[in-house]
Amino acid sequence: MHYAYSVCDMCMNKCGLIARVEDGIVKKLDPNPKFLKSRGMLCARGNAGIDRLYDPDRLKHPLLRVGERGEGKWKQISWDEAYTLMAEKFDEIAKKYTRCGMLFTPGSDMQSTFVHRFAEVYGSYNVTTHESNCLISRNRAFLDTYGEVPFADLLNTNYVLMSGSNRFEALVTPDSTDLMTAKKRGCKIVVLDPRYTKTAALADEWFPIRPGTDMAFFLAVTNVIINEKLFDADYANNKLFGLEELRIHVQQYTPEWAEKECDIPAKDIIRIAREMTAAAPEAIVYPGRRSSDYIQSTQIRRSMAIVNALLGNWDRPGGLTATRQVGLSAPELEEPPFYEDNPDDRVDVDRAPLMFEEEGSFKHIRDAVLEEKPYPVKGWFIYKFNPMQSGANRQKTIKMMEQMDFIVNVDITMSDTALYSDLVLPSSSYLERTDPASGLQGSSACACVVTRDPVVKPLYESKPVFEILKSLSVKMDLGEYFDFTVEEYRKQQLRKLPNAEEILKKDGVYYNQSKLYGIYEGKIYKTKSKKIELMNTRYEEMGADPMPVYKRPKMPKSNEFRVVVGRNAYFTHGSTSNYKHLNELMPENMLWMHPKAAAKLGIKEGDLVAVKSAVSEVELKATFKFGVREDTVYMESGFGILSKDLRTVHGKGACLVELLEDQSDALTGNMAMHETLVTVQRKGVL
Ligand SMILES: Nc1nc2c(c(=O)[nH]1)N[C@H]1C(S)=C(S)[C@@H](COP(=O)(O)OP(=O)(O)OC[C@H]3O[C@@H](n4cnc5c(=O)[nH]c(N)nc54)[C@H](O)[C@@H]3O)O[C@H]1N2
Ligand SMILES: Nc1nc2c(c(=O)[nH]1)N[C@H]1C(S)=C(S)[C@@H](COP(=O)(O)OP(=O)(O)OC[C@H]3O[C@@H](n4cnc5c(=O)[nH]c(N)nc54)[C@H](O)[C@@H]3O)O[C@H]1N2
Ligand code: SF4
Ligand SMILES: [Mo]
Repeated sequence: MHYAYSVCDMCMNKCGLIARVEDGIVKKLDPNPKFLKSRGMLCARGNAGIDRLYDPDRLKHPLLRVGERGEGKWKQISWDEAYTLMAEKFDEIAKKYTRCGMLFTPGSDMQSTFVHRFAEVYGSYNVTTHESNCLISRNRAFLDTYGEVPFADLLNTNYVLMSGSNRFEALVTPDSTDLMTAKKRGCKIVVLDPRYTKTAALADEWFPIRPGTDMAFFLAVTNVIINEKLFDADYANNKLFGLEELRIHVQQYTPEWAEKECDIPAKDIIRIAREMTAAAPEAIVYPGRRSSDYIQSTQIRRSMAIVNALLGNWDRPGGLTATRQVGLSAPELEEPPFYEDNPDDRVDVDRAPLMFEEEGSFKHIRDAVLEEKPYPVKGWFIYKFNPMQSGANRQKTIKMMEQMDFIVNVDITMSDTALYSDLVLPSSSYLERTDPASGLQGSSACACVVTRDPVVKPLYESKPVFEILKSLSVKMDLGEYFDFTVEEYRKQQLRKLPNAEEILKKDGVYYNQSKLYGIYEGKIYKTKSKKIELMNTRYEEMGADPMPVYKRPKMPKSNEFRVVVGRNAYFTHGSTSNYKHLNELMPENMLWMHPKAAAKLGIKEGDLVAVKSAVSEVELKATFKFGVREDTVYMESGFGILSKDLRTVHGKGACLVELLEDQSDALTGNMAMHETLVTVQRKGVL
């Protein structure tokens, strides 16, 4: 028996772990007590990590599609055949459509950097990540207010207003544990959520806000703070830009007006504004994480950032903190080749004015592929990304895939996206591979480096994506650009950190005791005005609102509901519902309804219902066991799976993204997944 350090990959948090290995088999995963970011915790999914390794439904060999797309008929081929085929097809696509005719989608992973590397070496700048289905509008909003994306110092704060986030179920480390610790210390927690989540249940106050109206609430809070002069005037003079303009702007947004919009009493809005400012600067409007929700998401999150600015909590204990220095170095790699015949821009260019260039937008890329505008994209390299379960409007994703000449998918199971691919390659899991180093830069818990070495040997014929891309580059005469090993790459990353390799071996984590607060003391903010921007003139110049302007979202009619997205603590998106230790916690998803709304429709607990949106229809059972507003419905993600090879979960529940319309945030192209209105009908009722 021996113990080995690693880092969990059951979600993006990278919690430190220690694996117990007996006779070459991983028997148990435990938290690494020296790993502060997760505060010595490994969650339910982290504990079930063994399922990812020993899942009976794991992909075992390279598979080539022999039936129709999605039919699930495959032929096992050798790795060499797979590389030869990929090289041929990638060359063919380059010749026919230019190299930008290939799309690359690296998922959230420490090896994704190699997919980015391969894309630049091959010559395509059409790369998009999961982030445009996740948090880019939040990032944009805070970046364009503070000059960077902050972390929340929940451990040391005294007041948290959490809106559009669910930290006790959607686990983010250290925030989830820190919020609990702060609560025990007496920190007040106020939650705005149309659902009665676990976070709402543990909060001091819960307001079932009308979904889509958060901006009204925050503009009214701003109105109270400014009109009652509840902010620190010296701080505002020195650090904030556009206060007078903001004062004039928010006069229209009174608490009484906001009450009608967001369904939260004016007296509570006023009280919360007073309480928060009294607790400031140890008070936080939690910035949230996933903001793939509304057409206005960037501006909604800007209104949250602005309240934080007025609380004066930036770069201070118990407030929003800046990115800490970790000290990893970028490896020196061969300059990639330049391809003259490539188009000038990405295929999703000009579809959203404030898109992040490195990430683009999945929603817009998919539209561009379907329209073949401004040029055709016919090849797709997918790594650890499952838009058939995570991209709104599944039928559009199917059409996109049907329109492609060649799709390679590196996954660990036959996901629904793999099912529609041409060549499916078995990936090794996080417990089987050597990974590059990764820096974790936020919060009081960490400025640290983690990495992975194999805990056990790769099972079956699985391979890490690095090895796949390296072998492919050799086949394509691009081998010189991948002329390194992961170990060498990592050595270069760690070159400026004294004894990092030894410390990582000894402790499973390397800390850099860098500054946590006051990083900006005496320094200039990275914004245009060099201050925290209540008003953003860059937005104004490009025709966007320089300060958030409330626009009422499309509201459900009396027979309609808004469907919202969220999580529970034991699944990760669409990628864990097939694992037996987790699936037994929830074998199928159900439609959360308010009992009054259900009664009006004659629906009883457990009845099968048809849920219909503008783009599709699904069927699942209804439940009233959980709290949700009367005008809102909810269902978990990760069900209604098409792939018969995911045997535990196949045939259970319904697929959320089948139902969701693919709207997007106007500024960033972030998918907007809460803009869908649905009708619900008991099955068998006309
Ligand atoms: N319905 C719905 N859609 C959503 C969300 C939601 O909550 N519900 N959330 C949104 C958010 S916030 C995000 S971040 C995105 C996430 O969306 P995705 O990035 O698509 O994430 P996952 O669903 O986790 O899918 C990742 C894929 O990686 C595979 N995988 C797991 N481990 C490995 C491995 O070691 N190697 C390889 N090669 N593959 C592996 C899984 O089998 C799965 O197919 O989804 C967004 N879309
Ligand atoms: N267990 C678990 N933990 C995870 C993940 C996971 O899949 N499983 N995924 C990780 C990832 S990638 C991410 S991005 C984060 C996401 O974590 P969060 O940013 O916390 O996002 P969600 O869990 O989607 O929570 C959004 C909440 O907003 C509520 N809501 C919906 N509409 C509105 C509205 O209009 N106003 C307000 N105020 N609330 C609204 C929803 O009901 C939901 O509870 O979680 C991370 N942690
Ligand atoms: S939060 Fe849970 S699933 Fe995510 S990395 Fe940490 S232990 Fe793993
Ligand atoms: Mo996410």
